Amino acid sequence: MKAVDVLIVGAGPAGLSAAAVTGAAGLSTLVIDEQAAPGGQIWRAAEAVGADPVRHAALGSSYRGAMAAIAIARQHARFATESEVVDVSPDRDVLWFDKTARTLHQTRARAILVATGAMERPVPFPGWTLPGVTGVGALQIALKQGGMVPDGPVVLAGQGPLLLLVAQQLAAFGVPIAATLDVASAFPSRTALGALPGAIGADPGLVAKGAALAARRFLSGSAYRDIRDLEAVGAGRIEAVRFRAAGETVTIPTTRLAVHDGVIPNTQLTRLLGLAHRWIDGQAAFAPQVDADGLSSRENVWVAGDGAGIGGAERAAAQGAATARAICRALGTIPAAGDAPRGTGARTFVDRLYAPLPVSHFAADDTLLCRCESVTFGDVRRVIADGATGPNRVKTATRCGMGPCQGRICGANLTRLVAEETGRAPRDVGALRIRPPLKPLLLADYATLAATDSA
Ligand SMILES: Cc1cc2nc3c(=O)[nH]c(=O)nc-3n(C[C@H](O)[C@@H](O)[C@H](O)COP(=O)(O)OP(=O)(O)OC[C@H]3O[C@@H](n4cnc5c(N)ncnc54)[C@H](O)[C@@H]3O)c2cc1C
Repeated sequence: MKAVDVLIVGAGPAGLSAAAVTGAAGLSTLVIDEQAAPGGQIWRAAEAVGADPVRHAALGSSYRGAMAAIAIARQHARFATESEVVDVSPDRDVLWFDKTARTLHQTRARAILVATGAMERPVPFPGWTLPGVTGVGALQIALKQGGMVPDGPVVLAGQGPLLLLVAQQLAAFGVPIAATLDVASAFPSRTALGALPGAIGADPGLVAKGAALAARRFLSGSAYRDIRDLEAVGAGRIEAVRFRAAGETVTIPTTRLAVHDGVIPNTQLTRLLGLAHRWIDGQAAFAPQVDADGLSSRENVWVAGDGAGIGGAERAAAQGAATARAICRALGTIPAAGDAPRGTGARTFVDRLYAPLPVSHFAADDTLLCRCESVTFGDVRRVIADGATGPNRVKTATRCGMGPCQGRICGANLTRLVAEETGRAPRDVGALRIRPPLKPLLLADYATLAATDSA
């Protein structure tokens, strides 16, 4: 078995800045990421975007600092891209799969840094599994990854800063936006306004950017507010979106609907590792419990970036570097000096302004909750009424969360639905247990381990 001092999962801003610190301090550092290149979500395909004038003109402002961060990390660490971590033992033996070579590898690490970032919160509603319906983040991934532009006007629905940003990016690619369906009313809540002065004080640039993007959407002339009863309709693929606004039912023909309700920490790996988690009310999601240095409930397993609680890219980078310095000290090495981790900036305001929708805001009883196993909200409600008390009991009774995605898409919503139905707090309801492998593998892939291990 191969061995490294530090194994970092995730090559986004957090993982990159951490790799630069541990590598420069002389610790052997391996960074594993399932994407084809380092950069994470915000800097996805950075090198390719930089080399493509069209993509660079439309997306470039999000990539500030990307090339330098990637170059510095590359100097100090080894990278395994197109590679996914599929299992980790309590002794920090990490099993990872190289998707290009189709080979499985095992590496023992003295310390593991989980920097697996965020994922879009899945939003279930009638018709959400029809082809042509995606998350807003998924549309952005297509733009960043390959400059793939939707082939017709797009309807955007939901809320959040990423929705506003992607609207601007689509417009920069020349994609018409047929309508924006905002779930919020025109006026921010009092609790959101209460957090505004703090946000302006902490990050005036971010607040100004958000306000400009929101104003631009509002002035675009095709914005609906406070929408209800969202539905995608069509035979075989989406043909129209239907919803209620200002007491009227509105139908807009479209072949593309992208929906968004914020992002949540990606906790598949931290839960597979059996780390203690906490429930973050403002983000309606679990995140691993870490101390001020990023140390989790397990010895020499650390977490940084959006995977430890949503805080944005700049904070992720600062947290990655600070956590890496703590890892160096824990492994007996003296790191270069650096800044203390940043505060939460404008996050409280953002969380309150875009307070997550209740899980069944749009969903009817026959709406799918688990897409892999075709389990509906009604199926889950029935087994809860029959006595299932938690997500794992629901899983046993319905197969919800048992499909190839391992509960990645339905898990967070299942916790919230059980909480809603039983009147308990999500933190008491708990989450699905995660089983390896995190991503589907063939038995033949497992068989490659013997060869790679002895190589
Ligand atoms: C779809 C999406 C789009 C976003 N777009 C923007 C944007 O345009 N602007 C912005 O400011 N913020 C954006 N965000 C928020 C954003 O992710 C950040 O705040 C920032 O990138 C967080 O940095 P990070 O290092 O914590 O994680 P990330 O940048 O998310 O990096 C995590 C990395 O971990 C890898 N990973 C996860 N699990 C595994 C595994 N098992 N094996 C191997 N690799 C793994 C992922 O491939 C990813 O590259 C987006 C979030 C999402 C979900």
